[in-house]
Amino acid sequence: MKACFMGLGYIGLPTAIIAAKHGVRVLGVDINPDVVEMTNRGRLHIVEPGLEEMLQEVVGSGALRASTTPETSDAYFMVVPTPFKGNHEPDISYVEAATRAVLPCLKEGDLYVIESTSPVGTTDRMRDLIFRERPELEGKIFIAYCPERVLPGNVIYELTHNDRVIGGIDEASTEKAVEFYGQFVRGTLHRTNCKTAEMCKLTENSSRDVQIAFANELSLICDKAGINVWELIELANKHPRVNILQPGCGVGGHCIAVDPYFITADFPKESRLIADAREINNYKAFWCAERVQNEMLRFELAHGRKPTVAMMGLAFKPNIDDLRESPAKYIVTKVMQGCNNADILVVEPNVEKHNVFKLTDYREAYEQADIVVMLVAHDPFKELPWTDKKVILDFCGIYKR
Ligand code: SAJ
Repeated sequence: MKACFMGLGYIGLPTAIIAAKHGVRVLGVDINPDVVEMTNRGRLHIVEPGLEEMLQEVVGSGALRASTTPETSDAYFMVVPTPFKGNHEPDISYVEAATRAVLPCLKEGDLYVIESTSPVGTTDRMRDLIFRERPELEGKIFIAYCPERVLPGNVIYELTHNDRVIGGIDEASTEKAVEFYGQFVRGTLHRTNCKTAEMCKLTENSSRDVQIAFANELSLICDKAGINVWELIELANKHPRVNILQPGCGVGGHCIAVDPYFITADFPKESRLIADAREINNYKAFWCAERVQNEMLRFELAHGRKPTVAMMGLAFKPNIDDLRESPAKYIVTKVMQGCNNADILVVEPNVEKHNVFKLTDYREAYEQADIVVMLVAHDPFKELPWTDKKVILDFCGIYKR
């Protein structure tokens, strides 16, 4: 069986490699010729432990090949980005473009699957597009939606072990997709319809955003109440059925901070809690930046000089090098804009250099700083001792104080 993966990014490439490793002949398609060239050379353009060896194996054996254009296959997978536009409206133009690209290749009996996180109804819209352009295929091909849940950094394990939700436009489509994924997924394959599968992905990430918003709201309340929010959450979680997540400096990444808008854009009146959670998590980053600026002013008034400030962390979550949609990056930028020539030391141990920020070693920055701002709970920061000799703003629970 030959499978064509449209999109060789964080999800498409690992999935294509794992399918190839399990006996599927795979054509990986990407619009970026550099990605295609690197993939055919057995070189990864993404960071994912253990994946490059697997890529070299499947490219070497001929099980996987990359190209900028699709070719006739038996199954087609849309694994392209679904960003949102300025007004938080979902943008499915990449899914539509990938679908149009495979239209001429589709034949009776083929399987077409969307994996990209999409607003509810996208699979139905692509079905309508396919049958409008290829009416002879109506009822003759299988169409389904199957979202992924992998955590970057653990993709190989999760792609083969996580359960998956598979929703077809009809039962035959669901079964056809189950048959394909069953070749390499050890987790349980849960059958449903395509709209439920689309909403399931959005629900998973929106639920997490709401849970994080609850923790962030608690942190604002406790700051005003003079309560240690880390201790409070630890105690509340002693309850057998309470599991409050951790406050942070905001919510970043291109998943949790994005997917809820796919629901609020389509259900604005009904999705109030989901919309408020987004507001709270966005506001938390603004609130942190303000706290830093206030402390800098307070220091200058007390000491008659501008402080040296260490901004600890730029990544969107602990122990990764991904700065996309990072609240920490937003806070550092806002603080730097607001302060004329105070000495701001920027730290990100997971990145060698940055084209905007001059990076300082985390130990040096800590030593030199009058004010230490813990933004991202990277493991190395946990070795830096708490001291009363510095002003320490801990937004991510390094010291739990
Ligand atoms: N965060 C907190 N407090 C917490 C947990 C997370 O502030 O207690 C912040 C993180 O710092 C980060 C953001 O939230 O800025 C998102 O972090 P995350 O741990 O949710 O990581 P993601 O976005 O890489 O992965 C999520 C996962 N979804 C769920 O856990 C429901 C992952 O399984 C999905 O595959 C992924 O989104 C995705 O691609 O949708």
